[in-house]
Amino acid sequence: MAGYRQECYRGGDNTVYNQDYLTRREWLVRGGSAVLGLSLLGCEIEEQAGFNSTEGSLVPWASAPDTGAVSQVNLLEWEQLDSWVTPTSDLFQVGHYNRPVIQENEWNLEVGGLVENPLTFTLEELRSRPQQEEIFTLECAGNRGFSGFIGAVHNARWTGTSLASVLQDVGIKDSGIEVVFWGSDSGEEEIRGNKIVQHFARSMSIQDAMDSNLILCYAVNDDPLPNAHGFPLRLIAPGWYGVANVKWLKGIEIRDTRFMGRFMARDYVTLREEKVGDESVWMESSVGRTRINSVPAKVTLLEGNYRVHGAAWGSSVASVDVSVDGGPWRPAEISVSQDSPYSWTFWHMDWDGGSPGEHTITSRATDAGGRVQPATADPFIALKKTYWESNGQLTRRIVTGDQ
Ligand SMILES: Nc1nc2c(c(=O)[nH]1)N[C@H]1C(S)=C(S)[C@@H](COP(=O)(O)O)O[C@H]1N2
Ligand SMILES: [Mo]
Repeated sequence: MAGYRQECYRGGDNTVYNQDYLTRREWLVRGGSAVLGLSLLGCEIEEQAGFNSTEGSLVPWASAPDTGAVSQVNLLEWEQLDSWVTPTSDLFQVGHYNRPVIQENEWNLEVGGLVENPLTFTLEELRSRPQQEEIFTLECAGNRGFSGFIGAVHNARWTGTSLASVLQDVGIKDSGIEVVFWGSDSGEEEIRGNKIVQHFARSMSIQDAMDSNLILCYAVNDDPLPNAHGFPLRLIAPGWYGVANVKWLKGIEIRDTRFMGRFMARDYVTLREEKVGDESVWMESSVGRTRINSVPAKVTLLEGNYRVHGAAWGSSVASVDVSVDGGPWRPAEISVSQDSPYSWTFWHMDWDGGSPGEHTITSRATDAGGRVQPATADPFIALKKTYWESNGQLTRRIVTGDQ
């Protein structure tokens, strides 16, 4: 299991639990009976044959995605998936501008704009504030949007300090409506004939930014952030697509207008046709909160039995169904539960392999609000003209009977 959560412990109440899994905060905050649930989860992860490739042999997909064009971003290889928490070296990376290498002692975070009490923080000062941890499945909004780009997703354990508490300390003025997160990376843009150099930036409403799950993050999987993932500080916004999770954060600014930077208002904008009676309404929306998603990750074969393994994320996952050859949906079993609505689940479904030959396998997740992952033919996906937010059902092909 890729060096994660090796040891289980047996508690006085005979419950087997995995102490490694439970961080200090989880012990303190969740406490009591909740620990039981967590401890079972910890061991489930360890025991789940689900993603352990030594359990049975891997049956390769008949059509491997061509990742040639995008391989430089360290995409997740679904068939290799064997760890619920993605090891740091396996995290995919996306950067739109340069990738700054920042020295800790030459860096600080400025929090200002329409605030009563502008503050500047060193990394040490942020580290000395109360710690908060989030296990979060971060997916690039472009994931699944074009051929070969299906592994831009990771589930890591992020540590930092509460954004809301920092915003409280600076005191947002009544006139403030928008929180802009500025990255240190920059690039040249041409806007209506003007060539300018611009920093990466994203924004949120104050209400969204005050969500208690958002953290100013300085560690991943208990290590300092690697340069590629935003050292020394990034925003971690559980429940939001990757683009909102600004890396190499250098400033947080409160403003009194909506912010319309490239990554809010020009790029990462979804264009979708909506039919209202006979009329087409073209809806443009800024990529924001994640949508329910799932993929079949791999198929294993053990003593003549096939098992389809997959992951689901993007919302609170209520159930996952699998269809073989476009036939009836069959419920999958959850192998590893979510830690929160923001982490992924692993699921599996046993299958006899059908008649020898080629078959298709499609997965479909449903969230706690009853939202169903749409089919690719669903107008919600089919009438979308841009590649972001492509959470349509994924169908993969496999050949059985010749192993
Ligand atoms: N400063 C900065 N932050 C950024 C980006 C960027 O280009 N610059 N890319 C965003 C996008 S589009 C994604 S998908 C995630 C990827 O995070 P990762 O590289 O840690 O996997 O970072 C986001 N944060
Ligand atoms: Mo992204």
